[in-house]
Amino acid sequence: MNIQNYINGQFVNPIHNEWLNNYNPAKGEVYSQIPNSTIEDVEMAYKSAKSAFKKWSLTSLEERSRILIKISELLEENLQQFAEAESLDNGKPIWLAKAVDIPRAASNFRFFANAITQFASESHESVGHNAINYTLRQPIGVVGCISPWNLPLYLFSWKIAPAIAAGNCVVAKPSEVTPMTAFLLSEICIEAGLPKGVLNIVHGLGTTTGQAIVEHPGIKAISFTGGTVTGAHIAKVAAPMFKKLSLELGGKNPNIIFADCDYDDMLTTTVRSSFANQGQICLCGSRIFVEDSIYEKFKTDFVKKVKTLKVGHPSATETKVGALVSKPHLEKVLSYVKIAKGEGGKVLCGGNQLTIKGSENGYYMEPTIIEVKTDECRVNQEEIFGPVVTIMPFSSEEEVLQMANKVKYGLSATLWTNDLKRTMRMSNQLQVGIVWVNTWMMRDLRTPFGGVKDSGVGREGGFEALRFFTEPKNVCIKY
Ligand code: TXE
Repeated sequence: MNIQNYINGQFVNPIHNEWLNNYNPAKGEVYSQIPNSTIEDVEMAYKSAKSAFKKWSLTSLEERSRILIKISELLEENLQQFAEAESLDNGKPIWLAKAVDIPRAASNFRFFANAITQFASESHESVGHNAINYTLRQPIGVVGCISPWNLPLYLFSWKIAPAIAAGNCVVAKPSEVTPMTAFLLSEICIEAGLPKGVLNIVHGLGTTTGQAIVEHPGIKAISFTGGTVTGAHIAKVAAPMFKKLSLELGGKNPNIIFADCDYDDMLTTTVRSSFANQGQICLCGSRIFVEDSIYEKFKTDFVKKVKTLKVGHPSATETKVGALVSKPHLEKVLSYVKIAKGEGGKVLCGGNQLTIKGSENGYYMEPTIIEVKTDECRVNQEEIFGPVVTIMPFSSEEEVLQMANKVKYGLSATLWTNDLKRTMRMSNQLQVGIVWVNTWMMRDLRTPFGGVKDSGVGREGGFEALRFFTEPKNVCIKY
């Protein structure tokens, strides 16, 4: 099936009729073509968004909300089709897309449909001056949303739902590696009655299509999720144009395990936080630090459990770990196993590419645990973004805190302990945007989401997202 751009409420081919191959990572085969859009396609999408803006920005909150809820319902009705498409495009197990990706995408639309009806602005009475100030929260205009391949529809909708809810019109680009569910979403938007031009989806490469969105002088805000290097580049391009920026970038998150934790719960969740989605989640706990008194026990139990994880074709129900997203990405992840060995790391399990019968050309890899000697080695410092975690012991709270913070990233951290005072102390001092205590990736969509340091700037989620997608304007009235 060929994917088309969705511009001005219609499906269109790229202006230059150039196409890119889209791969099925489970088989390593091309299965569709996507537009290789250029600056001209982006211009067309921008013009469509711009002409829709005035009317959409004046559309009542109830009406915007009603349409977003309809989109959410249609996603739920088409859960199976979307889950299969996401799995085919990305390599993740179908059951995972069905349990997490698509339901959460539907929740994103529902959440922001409701949130916009509760979004209020402030007023300040200037007592003694006979004046009152009130703040308008006005939509920005045309905004750009650029999303990655690891949680394709989930992260795409996480941006476009608040952007549209707040009254903006959008030029969006999903990752060229996983464009299918964004394409299917366009069909749903038409069915839900989203006015034409409110959402425009342009497919293509980051360096051309994505770059054209970021460079476009009329696109006043960019919400981006992806790699840190790309994020830094986007910031550089956007800064001289004073664009509003929200950047959600990489992570190298510590998973800190104290001896007083609920052990079984911790072990089960740690397997998940290490290898869910083939380890391709920016929130995965890829650096595991274990208090030395339980280190040997943990090591034995963790390795035993991880060895039982079934790697296989994404459509098999028993598959726990599917295919990695692309060949270059698999090669990158495998290269880190080599790097680990070179710097004295010990591979406790996994480490190899896997061949799956019937899918011999797919991008499979064994879940891998590397015991590292020092937290300063490259595998412990650089984002690998695959089924690879490091483990090492620690002896005190101070020591582990220092190691946890000694990376350039600062997205999330997980703490396993039942000591309340320690929880408070450490949560205060961890240099991250999100701390999970005795759990992982539990999400409440009202909470601020994002990181510090090289993990990005700005926050998504809840009213933070609605604030990002609006400009505050103060009105001062003297009476
Ligand atoms: O992401 P890119 P890549 C990390 C992970 C991964 C690394 C690189 O470590 O190995 O980043 O992944 C678009 N202007 N994460 O190269 O390139 C691109 O088309 C505008 C973490 O695949 O950052 C895609 O739509 N857009 C992460 C999106 O940016 C550009 C999730 C993300 O792709 C662009 C993914 C440009 N110049 C990878 N260049 C997370 N935070 O969850 C690329 N793009």
